[in-house]
Amino acid sequence: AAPVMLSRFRGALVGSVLGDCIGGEFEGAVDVPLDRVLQHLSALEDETRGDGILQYSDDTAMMRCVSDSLLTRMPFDERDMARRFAKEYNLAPGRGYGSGVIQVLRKLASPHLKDVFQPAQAQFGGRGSFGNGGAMRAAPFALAYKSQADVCRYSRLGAMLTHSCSLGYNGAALQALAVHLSLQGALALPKEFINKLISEMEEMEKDETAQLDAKALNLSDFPYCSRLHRVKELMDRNSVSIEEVISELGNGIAALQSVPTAIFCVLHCLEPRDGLPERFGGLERTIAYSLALGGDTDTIACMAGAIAGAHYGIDSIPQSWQKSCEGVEEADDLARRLYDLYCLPQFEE
Ligand code: F2R
Ligand code: MG
Ligand code: MG
Repeated sequence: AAPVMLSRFRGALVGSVLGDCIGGEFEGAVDVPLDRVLQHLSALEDETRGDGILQYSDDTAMMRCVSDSLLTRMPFDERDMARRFAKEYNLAPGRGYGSGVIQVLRKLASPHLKDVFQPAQAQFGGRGSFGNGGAMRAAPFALAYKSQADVCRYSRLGAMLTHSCSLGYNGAALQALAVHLSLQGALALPKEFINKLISEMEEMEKDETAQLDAKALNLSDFPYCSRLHRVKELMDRNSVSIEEVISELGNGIAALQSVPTAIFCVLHCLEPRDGLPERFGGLERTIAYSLALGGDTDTIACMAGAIAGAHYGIDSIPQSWQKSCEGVEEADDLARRLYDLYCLPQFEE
């Protein structure tokens, strides 16, 4: 039976934390043999290791700030969200933040700052960041708003606090949209799911700024649409090697090289796959497969975990995995509170 909505909400945020914590082991690795991934995952079942042994990184730290801000300042308060990012960074700067974004977070801490979007706009000589830091924390936007337009609008704005390049904020909107559709059960029809993502990104990438950014970076006119078309081609193939996925979609720290990849991981693992244990359910397969790609594994697994968690629900996540990861209980609590907010009549369309 399809999971109920509350289970999907909890699965989305817990899946996101799990991907971050479990994926952290291989972040930056070039080659990750599948047996090393499976060894890492079997160690999670060892009860003598202690609870919360795998720590979360910037991905979860910022996702928690987004959730807290949305819970207290709906529909969206950019100053509140910016203040939470800065405070969190100040409290725990060692969570593995990107080397560029820490300059933004330091500037956001200033009480004299008038425009909270300005520090992000000054990044990389005024071009703004195209990193995946906006996308990695985007899942809560899908849990906060019922309308697809609001999910896209506010996830882009939330990302712009640190990522002013359109590749950065459009990647965040794509990730939020994928979680939004997954919550509605859209992964039951995978082809329709990917087609919906493509048509929504076509609208977003028509924008003049997006066109100029793509040109400046020597990319095709509709960079996300073209990656999503590649996802669709790979979905149609009987067998796809890890090397092909990396060369076609990427596994890097840029949003363009990781958000479509995370979406592919979820789609590819809707069915059992060679090399992955038969006892694994879909969420376990998705996280294992994301790790085997190497590169930005914590973030790709975090984003794939959120989309897959929204599809399979909380009951699909092994207790031993949940126990091994720092911050799972807090993520579960945030998801429950976002669900309560989502059910309130004032947020009906
Ligand atoms: N930072 C990491 N991993 C590095 C190793 C961390 C290690 N574990 C440790 O503890 O030391 N992971 C985290 O960063 C990613 C999200 O990054 P975010 O928030 O997008 O940061 P930033 O700095 O804005 O962008 C990341 C890098 O991308 C390149 N870049 C971005 N825009 C650029 C532009 N316009 N021109 C040129 N380069 C650009 C830069 O190299 C940035 O530093 C996640 O993986 C998270 O897990
Ligand atoms: Mg990280
Ligand atoms: Mg990462």
